[in-house]
Amino acid sequence: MGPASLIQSLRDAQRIVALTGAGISAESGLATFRAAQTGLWSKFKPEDLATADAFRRNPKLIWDWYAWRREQALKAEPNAGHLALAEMEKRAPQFLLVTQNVDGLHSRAGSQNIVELHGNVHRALCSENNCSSDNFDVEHGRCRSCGANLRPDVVWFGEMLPPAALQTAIAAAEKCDAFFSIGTSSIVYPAADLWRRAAEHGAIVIEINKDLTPLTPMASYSFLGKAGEFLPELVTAVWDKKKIHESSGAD
Ligand code: BV8
Repeated sequence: MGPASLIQSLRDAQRIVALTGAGISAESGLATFRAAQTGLWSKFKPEDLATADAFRRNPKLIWDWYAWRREQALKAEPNAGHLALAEMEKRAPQFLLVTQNVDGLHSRAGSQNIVELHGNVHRALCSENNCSSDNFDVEHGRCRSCGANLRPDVVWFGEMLPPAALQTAIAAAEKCDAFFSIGTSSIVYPAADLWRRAAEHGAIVIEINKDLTPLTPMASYSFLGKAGEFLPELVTAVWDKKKIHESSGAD
């Protein structure tokens, strides 16, 4: 199936779901989850840090890692890929953005209908009780109400995803006409299962990623490249051309 049929399928699509991973924030200057980390964090593997066990062993180290990632995210700007998805949401009849990212860049880009499967690094929780965040000493990572350590409001390996977020993502994947998998290595579950649910219900699956992934051979379309370059072109080809087409009446 060539690009022309993809463009037509996307124009006809009533419901579109886009799953994103760290790759869509790469062009904003944020290291992807599995890329080598810079500076003082370079000696740690993210998979080893993003666990409740690591936090239990060394809450300050983990709190400081997330404070660093929060700072990086706040210094970063949404890129053309984030903006193209915010545009796609405006053009498609129904659109849901399902992100694995915790950096908050999609909402800063203007996306509204967002499900954060793995939480958000800009929110914190009391690690021992469900104390209100009004009383958090974020500077020192302490809960003033009960004295416990704060933790980032993100899903660590071995932890359950927020049930409502996961259910919303699954329901949307099972109903959509087109499912995008963008900037993700497609190896973290249950997020990496969503494309299959879409495909099993007849959706076309479009991957946009810089490297090959386990999804690549299974996708209806797979574009190897940068999301920040490819997505704006795709949105223009599908929706802007259509507008010109309708107004000129050209057949
Ligand atoms: C659960 C939040 C169970 C924190 C994250 C076998 C062994 C051990 C465990 C498991 C196993 N099988 C399944 C599991 C469970 C595990 C899992 O899937 N492990 C994997 C590694 C095998 N899953 C879990 O633990 C989940 N919970 O299953 O709980 C349970 C059930 C019931 C009751 C109790 C418990 C929880 C998963 C969530 C973990 N938290 N993050 C934080 O961010 O610090 S996951 C982490 O990986 C990030 O959130 C990230 O989003 C996610 C996926 O990574 P990617 O986003 O894909 O990033 P990555 O760097 O990998 O890839 C980036 C891609 O972008 C690359 O492919 C690159 O080519 C591309 N790219 C780069 N630049 C660009 C680009 N693409 C386009 N344009 C560019 N410019």
